[in-house]
Parts: sequence; C-alpha cells; structure tokens
Amino acid sequence: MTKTFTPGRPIWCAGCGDFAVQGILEKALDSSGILRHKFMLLTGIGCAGTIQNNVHCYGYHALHGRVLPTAVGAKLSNPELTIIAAGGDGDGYAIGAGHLIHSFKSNPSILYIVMNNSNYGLTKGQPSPTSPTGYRSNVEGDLDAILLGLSISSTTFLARGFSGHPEQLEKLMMAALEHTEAGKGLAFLEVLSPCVTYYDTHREWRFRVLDVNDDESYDPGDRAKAFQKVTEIIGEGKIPIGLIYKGEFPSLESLILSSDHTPAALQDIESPAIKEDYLKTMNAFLG
Ligand SMILES: Cc1ncc(C[n+]2csc(CCOP(=O)(O)OP(=O)(O)O)c2C)c(N)n1
Ligand code: SF4
Ligand SMILES: [Mg+2]
Repeated sequence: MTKTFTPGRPIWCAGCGDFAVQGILEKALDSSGILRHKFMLLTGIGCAGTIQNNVHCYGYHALHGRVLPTAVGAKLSNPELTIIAAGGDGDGYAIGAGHLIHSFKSNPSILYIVMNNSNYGLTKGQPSPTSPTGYRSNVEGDLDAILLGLSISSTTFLARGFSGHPEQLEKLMMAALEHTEAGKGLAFLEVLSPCVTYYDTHREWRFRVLDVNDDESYDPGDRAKAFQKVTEIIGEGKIPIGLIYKGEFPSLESLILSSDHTPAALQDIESPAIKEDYLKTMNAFLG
C-alpha cells in the first residue's frame, strides 16, 4: 500500500533564520518545474536538520555529520533524483568536516545547503567551527568554508547567502539548483542563518555582509582572484556573500556510472540472479 506523509510544521524558535531558508528552498523547488517525487532532501542532526520534516518530497534524516556520504549514496543508486543535502555548521564543519572535504574533492551533483548560525543551536549554543574566538570562551580561530572550498581544485560552485537578504538568497538557491540539475557537480550554498535564541548575530551580520557580485568587475570564474578577494574582505572585518566561484570539473556520477549500468534503485529485485547474489553475500557474513 502506498502511504503519503504530510510534511510537519517547523519547530524553530520565532525569528530563526532557518524559516527563510525553507521558504526560499520551497520557492526554488516550485519554480524549477521538477515534480516533488523527483526530489530527495537529506539532512543531518541539528535545528537546521529538522528542515527535512517540513518539505514535501522524499526525505532522510541521516546521522549527525553523515549527511553527505548518505546523499552521495542516494545519488549514485538513483542518479535520476535531484538530491539536496542540508544541515548546520556543526553538522557540516565539525563532525562532518572530513565528508565536506571529500565531497569538494569528488564533486557529486548534489545541492548542499549549510545553515550557518556559528553555534550548536540544538544543544544550546556551544561554539562551532565558525564561532569567533572569544564566543563563550572559544579559544580557536574560525573556519571559512568558502575559502576551504576554493583551496580544492575540483570545486565547481561556491556561494554564500544571508537569510536577511531573501532576494539575493533566492537567486543563489536557483543557481545552485540549476548547477546540480545540469549534472555539473556539487553546488555548495552556505546560508548565514542567525540563531536568535543562543547567538543572535542578525544585526551584526546585516552590517558586515558584502556581496561580491555588487562589483561588476568581479569574475566568479577566476579561482585565484576569488581567493584573493574573499581573503581581503575577511581582512576588512566583512563577510563575503554572493556567487563566489563557479567552475568546471567532471561530476562524480559521470565518472563512475557507466551508461550501460542499471543504477541500484532501478534494478529488478525479483531477478533470480540478484537474489542469488544477495544470499551469497549474506551467507558470507553469517559464516
Ligand atoms: C554523534 C553525535 N554527536 C553529538 C550529537 C549531539 N548534537 C546534536 S545536534 C549537534 C550540533 C548541532 O549544531 P549544528 O549542526 O550547527 O545545527 P544547529 O542546531 O545549529 O542548526 C550536536 C553536537 C549527536 N546527535 N550525535
Ligand atoms: S535554537 Fe537557534 S537555531 Fe535552533 S531553532 Fe532556535 S533560533 Fe533556530
Ligand atoms: Mg549551527
């Protein structure tokens, strides 16, 4: 029997930046014209990760920090689906940091949205990798995921938006979705999404954000200049937002899925050959 689940209502605190992210994601999904059963939204654990409960499409709530490898598995076993991965800065840049680096390196066609509030919101505001030095006695420096992405030669789409600038965020979301849809690789979109309860950066970020695309001479196709510009902006105490970099590198699925291979999700699980293989594998495990 086919059962359809109704999306839940957001459980975020009033004023949380994540509301804007969900609204804009839904708008982008609607205007893309792709049917909802062709989308899958996977998330990690955290306030940000609960977005998966609220959106009408296939979904999966992965382990903390493990949303990217799970999303890559979903993409490779069903390349026809548009895969969106999402989570917080703790999920993506702390426990999940290794997976972020390897996803930048392997370039799967996935849209990855990180809702960065510079703290662990769900567990009551502990410092995250993007918290500034001094926040709740944090002794570490902060991480800039865009600079990290720029340092890896196979990245193809790096952008940062702000929940307080919804029009710009919508453009970036649409561009990121198109990049993924076209099979061009990982579209990485970090959204500055303030946590009004534990670390309210809304006003501060409104003053500090600087859209690189406001400068018409800025070329998102030039990695070295993008690195230089982002470093300069950070050095001036500002936060660079906008489409920072867009380049080309073969996507993971185009390199490892051959055209005559039937993806796992489309194989006939009743086929005797597959059943036999399955039993052989299980028996090997059972000894
Ligand atoms: C393996 C594991 N370690 C730790 C936790 C506890 N935990 C849950 S969410 C979270 C961090 C959430 O921060 P972030 O990813 O930034 O999301 P936010 O809540 O800020 O949106 C932590 C440490 C967990 N659920 N699983
Ligand atoms: S605790 Fe912070 S991140 Fe979590 S829902 Fe509330 S405002 Fe948003
Ligand atoms: Mg967070």
